Amino acid sequence: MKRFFSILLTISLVLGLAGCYRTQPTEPTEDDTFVIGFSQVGSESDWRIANTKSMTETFDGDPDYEFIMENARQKQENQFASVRRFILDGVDLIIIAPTVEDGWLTVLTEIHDANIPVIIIDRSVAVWDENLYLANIGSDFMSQGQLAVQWLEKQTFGETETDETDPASTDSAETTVKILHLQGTIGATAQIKRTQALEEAVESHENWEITSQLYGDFTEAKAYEVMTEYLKENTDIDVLYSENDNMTFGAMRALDEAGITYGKDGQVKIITFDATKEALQYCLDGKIDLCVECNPMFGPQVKELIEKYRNGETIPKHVHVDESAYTADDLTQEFVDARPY
Ligand code: GYE
Repeated sequence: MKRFFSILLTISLVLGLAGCYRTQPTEPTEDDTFVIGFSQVGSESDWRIANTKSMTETFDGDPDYEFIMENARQKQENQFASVRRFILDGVDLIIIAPTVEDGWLTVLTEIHDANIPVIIIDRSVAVWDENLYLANIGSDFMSQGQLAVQWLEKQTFGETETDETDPASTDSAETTVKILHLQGTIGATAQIKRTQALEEAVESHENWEITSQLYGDFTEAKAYEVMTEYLKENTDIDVLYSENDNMTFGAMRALDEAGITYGKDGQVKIITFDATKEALQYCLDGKIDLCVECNPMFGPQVKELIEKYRNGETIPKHVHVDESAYTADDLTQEFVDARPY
């Protein structure tokens, strides 16, 4: 008996260390329970934590489902290991939130050969054979980036600078807009598309300039570190284009410490992605200028797709969640308080 308990303890410790989560750990699995294995990216941001919550809560407590989640801690090789464990376990369906787009062909082929359906959520995978997965549900990251640059266009339109050496001169050139770009995990769809939208806009605006691209890996700690270092030598920044809220929070801390103002009455305009409750509050308070929404609460939509699939209905290959962008003018305290993430 003692040995039995110590084995149990060892198993639960091992599962805990592997970042494994099961909805009904003590219930015996009934034959008709639909078992889902979910490989989640990590817990790098508030967005991710909200997404994990939405996914687990959707399947929690539903006796039709057993939901096994493994946290990859932002490493693709951990995702490969999880997926291979799911295949060996003989799960009924696999959900992958891929860390990066590349490198999935082998593992997706293995899942396909095992006859297990796959749903890709949040970011995408770069495989041209779309038969390797049932559906891809998540954000339209390109549209998000475009919302951001369109807003910036309106802010900077028509700003000019006159030739200071000749006050009588009527010639004027548009003021240079110096953009500091904080990037998320390189190779993740959210990074690729948000970056692409900015780079394309810079190409088509002669007076826009990306002064530097800093790597923040979607985390607050990394962004704080790189921003602190950067600001020691460079302070001439008009716009911060930050690819997620947590990096923005880290950057704001670094700006505060460097004595650089930002937001509505400050030197640096801040554009951020995700629009979490905390970021919206900063926006309402005039500290962040634009929050582009990225909605993580799509667990119920994923379940709906799975139910359709189980009923033999056809499901769309690509599903985008609804999103918009907010400035302080669009917000009220009630709206911010009611934000679910
Ligand atoms: O913007 C960021 C997260 O892929 C949409 O990843 C997701 C991004 C999100 O860590 O906060």
